Amino acid sequence: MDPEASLHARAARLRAEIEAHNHRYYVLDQPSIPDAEYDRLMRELVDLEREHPQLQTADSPTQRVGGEPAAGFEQVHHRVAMLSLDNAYTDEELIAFDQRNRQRLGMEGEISYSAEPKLDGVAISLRYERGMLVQASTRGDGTTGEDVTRNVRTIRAVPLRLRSAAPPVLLEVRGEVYLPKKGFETLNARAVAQGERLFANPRNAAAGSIRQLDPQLAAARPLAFYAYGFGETGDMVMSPTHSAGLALLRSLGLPVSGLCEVVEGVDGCLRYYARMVDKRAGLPYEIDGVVFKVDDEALRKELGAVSRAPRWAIARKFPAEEVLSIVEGVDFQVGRTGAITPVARLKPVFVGGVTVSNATLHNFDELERKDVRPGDTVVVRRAGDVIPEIAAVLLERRPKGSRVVHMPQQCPACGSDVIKPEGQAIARCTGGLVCSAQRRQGLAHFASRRAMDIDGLGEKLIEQLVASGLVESPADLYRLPPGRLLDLERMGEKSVAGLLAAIAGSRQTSLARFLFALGIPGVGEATAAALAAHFGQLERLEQATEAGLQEVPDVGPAIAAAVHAFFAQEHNREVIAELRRLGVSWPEDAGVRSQASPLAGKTLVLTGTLAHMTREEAEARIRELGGKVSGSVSGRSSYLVCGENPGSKLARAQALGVPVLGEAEFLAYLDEDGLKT
Ligand code: 5U1
Repeated sequence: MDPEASLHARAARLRAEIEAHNHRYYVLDQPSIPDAEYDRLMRELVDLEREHPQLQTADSPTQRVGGEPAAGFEQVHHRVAMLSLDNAYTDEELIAFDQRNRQRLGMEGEISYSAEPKLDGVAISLRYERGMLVQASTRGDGTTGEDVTRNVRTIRAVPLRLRSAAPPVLLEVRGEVYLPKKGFETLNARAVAQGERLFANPRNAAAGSIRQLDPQLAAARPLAFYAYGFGETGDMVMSPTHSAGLALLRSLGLPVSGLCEVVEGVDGCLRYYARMVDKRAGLPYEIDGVVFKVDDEALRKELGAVSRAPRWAIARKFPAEEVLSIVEGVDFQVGRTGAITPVARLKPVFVGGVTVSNATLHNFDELERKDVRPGDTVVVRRAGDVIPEIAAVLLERRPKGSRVVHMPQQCPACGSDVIKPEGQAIARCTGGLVCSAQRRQGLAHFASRRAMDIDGLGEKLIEQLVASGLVESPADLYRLPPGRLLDLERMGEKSVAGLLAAIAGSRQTSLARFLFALGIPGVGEATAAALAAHFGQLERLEQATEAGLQEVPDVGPAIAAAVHAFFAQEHNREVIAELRRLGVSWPEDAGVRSQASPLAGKTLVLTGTLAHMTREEAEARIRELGGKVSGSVSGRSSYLVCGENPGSKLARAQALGVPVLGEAEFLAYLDEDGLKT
């Protein structure tokens, strides 16, 4: 193909692809690619047409704003077009926008900009005649939208009558209908309860709600609204600046974001952007960037607009939180307790401000549900500090002959059997103490303060001991050749002597500590203590049946199965026997030497978002330490654990006098050092 023909073909392909996505997005409310990918396609087409104007066609998506109006709603003609915004993805693009403006205006000094959050919702025009709301419409293609008055009237944030004794004859207000984060959670929780389809994000939920044909259903969706500009205004006397216009809207009873402010020059814009990046996660609604608008109306007029967007405004977009990537493979990671986690290896992508090349698939049930396969194109999501995950698979892009990923039958590290008990999501390697992947983490746990309490044996040293081949199993710790230890980094005679003394001292322990040190899945300190107290002797525990194990307080079928499987493995029994031959011992009948975990027997309630772990992880850790987790605060609650943006549980806990733990205090409880008494 000659170069000209191939350029034409590329432009035509881009146009067709963008139109197909427009249809899915604007008409079906079912976008199949993230916004960032759509923006990328659009930019490629804009650039191509700018460089080769002969490629431009009258029906190119670059020549209009959105999609076709949907059937089912009356059409509305916008006499003042509902424009879109140009985007800046980098500081340099924002600086260039300001430079262009100053050049066009021949200005030496700084331009004042109105800076505003860019809400991730649906653009709406509200038409007020003599102060009464008479029509609400969507943007549609910018000149023709859909009449959604009945649905918008259900939004409490939208005034049905302006607050003014002498309202303007005609006022069209432009703004964004959005769904606050809390409303989105409520909506999706309701959808789960009713077995309905979940919304991918608050923006889709808002768009779906506003174009809901049944206003009763729309009314049940907790939508909100912020005003940010004007449409038709008849003979109204307009304010000389945009910021004064926003103040006027506010005075008329329209909601305007409290984050709007006037900033000076591009430096002011950059500082505002940085502040909003920090604020973003804590806001009660999603924003996908900030908007900067020349504040002076006279300057705006001078700058004018191009076909789809004004020259006087720009959206500085945040780094995308959802992007596309390709799955290069699925690996299996083995954790300390043998839990095997499938992890997707991704073609590296920049998402949520960092480069991501792996995304956890959590467990095999999740993997099966999402059916992620090597070669798949996937939506990768990383919001804030959240661990990257695969939000969706684009099935239409799945390569032919792709293969389903199954749970491995053997551990990828040691070849031992992998088991996944009926009804449980977690698959585990049964290799226990001989599995190399579990070994390092297992040794660190074995040596930890509340287990065998070997002072000075930290992760760095364990890494060296394993790498040098000195330690394979915990038993090797009790036969370390002192001479070889001197060869290790940062190990002088004094530290070697200290380490050997600590190891020797750990030989005298308790059955509870020893059981906890073994790192049996699900056996935290409290369970280890309960097992020791119940059986008194290790031999009795080793021989216990699953039914016998379930007689121990707080030991259910899952833990009983894990304990039974652990002792059923010959190699685990051998390591234990070796440890005992090397002098590890405990008073046979007493069992418990360690103090119970401070969470044992306590009931904890969680509220808000924890920065360092998911809600599920926090609950699992509490249970591991013998505590209970409850969904609501009562007089019997021991503690309320309070993360960011707590809910009403905080006020209730305070009213009932239930002690409140911040995240740091809670982590200290979970942390070994924090458990020191
Ligand atoms: N805050 C804000 N969002 N937003 C979206 N202002 C704003 N202005 C817009 C759009 C589409 O458009 C006008 C600049 C035309």
